[in-house]
Amino acid sequence: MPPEDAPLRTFDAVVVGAGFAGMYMLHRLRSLGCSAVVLEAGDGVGGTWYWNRYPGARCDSESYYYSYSFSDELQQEWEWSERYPRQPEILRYLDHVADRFDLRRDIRFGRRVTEAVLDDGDACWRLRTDTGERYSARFFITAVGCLSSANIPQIPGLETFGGRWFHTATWPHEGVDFTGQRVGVVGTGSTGIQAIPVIAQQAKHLTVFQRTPNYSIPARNGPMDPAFQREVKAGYAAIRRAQRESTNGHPFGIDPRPALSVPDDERERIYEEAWQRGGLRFRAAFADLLTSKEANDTASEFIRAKIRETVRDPGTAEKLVPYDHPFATKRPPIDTGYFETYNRDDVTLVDVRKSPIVEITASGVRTSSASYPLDCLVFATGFDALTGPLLAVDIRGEGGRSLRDAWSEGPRSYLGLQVSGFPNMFTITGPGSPSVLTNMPTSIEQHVEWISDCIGYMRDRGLVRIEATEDAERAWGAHVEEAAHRTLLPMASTSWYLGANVPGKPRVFLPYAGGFATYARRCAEIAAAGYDGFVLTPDR
Ligand code: NA7
Repeated sequence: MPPEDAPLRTFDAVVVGAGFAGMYMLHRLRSLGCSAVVLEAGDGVGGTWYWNRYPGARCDSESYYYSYSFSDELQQEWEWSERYPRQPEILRYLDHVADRFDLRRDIRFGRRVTEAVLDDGDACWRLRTDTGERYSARFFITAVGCLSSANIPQIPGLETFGGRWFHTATWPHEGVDFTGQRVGVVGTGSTGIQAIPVIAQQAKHLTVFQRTPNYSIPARNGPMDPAFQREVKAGYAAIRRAQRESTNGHPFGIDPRPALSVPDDERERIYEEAWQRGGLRFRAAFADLLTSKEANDTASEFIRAKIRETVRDPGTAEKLVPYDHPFATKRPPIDTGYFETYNRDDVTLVDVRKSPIVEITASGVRTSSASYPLDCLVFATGFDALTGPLLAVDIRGEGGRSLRDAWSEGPRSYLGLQVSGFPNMFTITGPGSPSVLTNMPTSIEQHVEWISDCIGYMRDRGLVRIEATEDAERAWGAHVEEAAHRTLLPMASTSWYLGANVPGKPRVFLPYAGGFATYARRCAEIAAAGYDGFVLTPDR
């Protein structure tokens, strides 16, 4: 059927993406009595957890709080099996949520939204999918994820490679058997650090191509203790409150002491305890690890010493020791046996900062100093974070202006929720919101609730159009920038927080670093003040 002849399906709201965000958005829209549809590219729910099926894929937040809080019945009935949930378990959880809340009947799978165009006369959006369908809705809500647009490096010769290659975020559903294979992994971010120990166990030989050595903290994963699970369930109200009142959406506080306020041996003891406990909580050991370079140096040095202690070959250990950014200024990975993996005889570490990859040939990878024959190549090279998934859709707002054009010098937004010139479009965990600096479900729930409250407010008052003002957007952008510069985060010059991992991407600090609780309070105040900084208008 020619595209123009496809029937126009009309709803109050169209949500793009059926991961954590899109599913909850649908649930909330339904409870408002809105008609809504979710358009999802995958064949199932789960978003990030639908696509990222690489070996070792696991969440770095702990299972009991990397979950929805909106339904006490749900959190009481679901049983997590491990301290950190594996990808299949999270996907089972999200499938369960989809069934439990009967979400699937309003989700259209296997449709990728290619275009969203504002019809300003009607204050509504018209969307198209790659299947040729057309949708129309007053509200266009993106739930596309922050890390969903794979970054595949443009390395000359990739098309000539005779073996198989994969990006970790588009992993074959049937899995990959590396038995007897010479495997290369490019990338040592959180993903590479999870995948490398698992692939090493199966492959005949593993070569890791590392550009930036990374700090990593042991996860200390293990089976969920039934007594702990019972304690969590009994204490969920307090746990969820702690998450909402936190800086990062985790239920633990940050130690209020500055690192240098305690004697050296006491500080070492605290780091050692945090190291033994494992996980992202390490960065909460002292109040100022992300604001004082001197404080951070003590944590960075502690981890460097651990790497040197763990890795037997001193040359390999030195290559693994991070040197160009302070701890946690790039997303800190957590691992299970990562540094230990380099003690295996069948694992080779290649420093591609020193000897860059020159090309991929039919038989493997060639760097400026050697060739590495490979049967399989895995790109754990991350994502075009935050803006990538939004700019992948041709979004056109007022006067036909494209989002790509509006964001040519980096994203602009008000609260990471709306873009001026794009009325009635809401971006769940968009750039300029805390998003990737937090436990994602916490940020997602806060955004979804704010958006649905806003839609309810508009409906109750006969308002049909909401748009962030340019002034509010400008002031928020300046605040996002200033919040980042109050921390050490911008010091990591190769960080994807800054867009630095994608060639040509504007260098703008993307997430809001002012803290989750502060941010959520600001959003609530703005709503309570009648959506200060937004213009709301009734039907013309
Ligand atoms: P990341 O954190 O962006 O890591 C990607 C890794 O790939 C990182 O080590 C990069 O080195 C490396 N990389 C990227 N491009 C290249 C090229 N061209 N050559 C060599 N090495 C390259 O992505 P992840 O998937 O690990 O993690 C993303 C998030 O997912 C994570 O933070 C969690 O929130 C879940 P670089 O550091 O840029 O030098």
